[in-house]
Amino acid sequence: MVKSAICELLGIQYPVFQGGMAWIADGKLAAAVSNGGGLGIIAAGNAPASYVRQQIQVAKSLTEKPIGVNIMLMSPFADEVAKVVVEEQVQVVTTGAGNPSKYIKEWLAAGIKVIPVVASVAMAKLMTRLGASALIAEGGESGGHVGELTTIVLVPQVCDATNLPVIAAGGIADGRGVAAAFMLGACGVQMGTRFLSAYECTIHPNYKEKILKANDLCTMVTGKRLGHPVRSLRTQFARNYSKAEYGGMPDDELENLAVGALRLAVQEGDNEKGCFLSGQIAAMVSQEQPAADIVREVMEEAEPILRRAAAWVE
Ligand code: TUI
Repeated sequence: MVKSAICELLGIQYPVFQGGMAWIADGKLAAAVSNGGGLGIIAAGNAPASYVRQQIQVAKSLTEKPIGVNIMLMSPFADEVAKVVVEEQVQVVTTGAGNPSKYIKEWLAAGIKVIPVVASVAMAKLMTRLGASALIAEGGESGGHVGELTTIVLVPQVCDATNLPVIAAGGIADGRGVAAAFMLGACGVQMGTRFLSAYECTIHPNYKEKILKANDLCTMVTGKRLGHPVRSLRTQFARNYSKAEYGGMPDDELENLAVGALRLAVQEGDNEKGCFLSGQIAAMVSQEQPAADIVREVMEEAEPILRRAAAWVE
């Protein structure tokens, strides 16, 4: 059994977080992951606070285990959601796509464990100084909003910059990825794309099918020109966006092109206009299965790999 500092800190069985995927990670998926011994995380995304409160209550009705909420800091509702997590006494808050400095004191005072996603050493140092409970170091192999650095480069540097537990994210889909993350100094992992194939993940069947059929080269990054690089499947939408981006479409038109595209992918499975966010490991997702099986399976795979690591040394 692999145990680590993050299991102790959060009172969870396995050091596996389910990423807070906007429009996707709802109370039902989060509860299934937490019931499986990992940490399920509800994504606030761009949703209003009332939606987030409702999903927290759904999760609470389905599990007694700790759950988390991910606050997407570019959301117009981030301030409101920051209050809801306190009112609803959520155990863990993760943040993404920005700097959560102004919220940290209040969350800690409410007894919430604060675990920001960082994509750089500078942000890791700042979050450590402000009292974060742990850090998620997310490399650009991940789906959605991506930073500059890859997981293999970012994780050891973040580990060197902090004494906090570090969770590795981006490009991890199985026990090999988990073992590699631990070798880099992480004490846990966060996976997003792998959980898209969970039975409890209620995305449109077209989305699941695309992930299950994906190959190694199936993702691309768009949005760099506007400063919000996003990794998604190389679909019609992504190609059109990329053409517009490099073809000189004005900024406001380009922004409009993306409006609603995540919802169209997740809820309508819209093959033309949907933006299907995915990490680079999509091709390693090969079957639908219960979320709890995913959590257990990756850790059961990691265990013998970590044991065998000692055999490299004479
Ligand atoms: O946040 C994510 N992934 C996301 S958010 C999202 S919703 C969205 N939709 C359209 C455009 C943009 C976002 C979809 N996927 N991952 C966590 C993450 N956070 N990755 C990178 C970062 C990050 C980047 C900069 C964290 C902090 C940061 O700080 C910059 C600064 O100094 O403020």
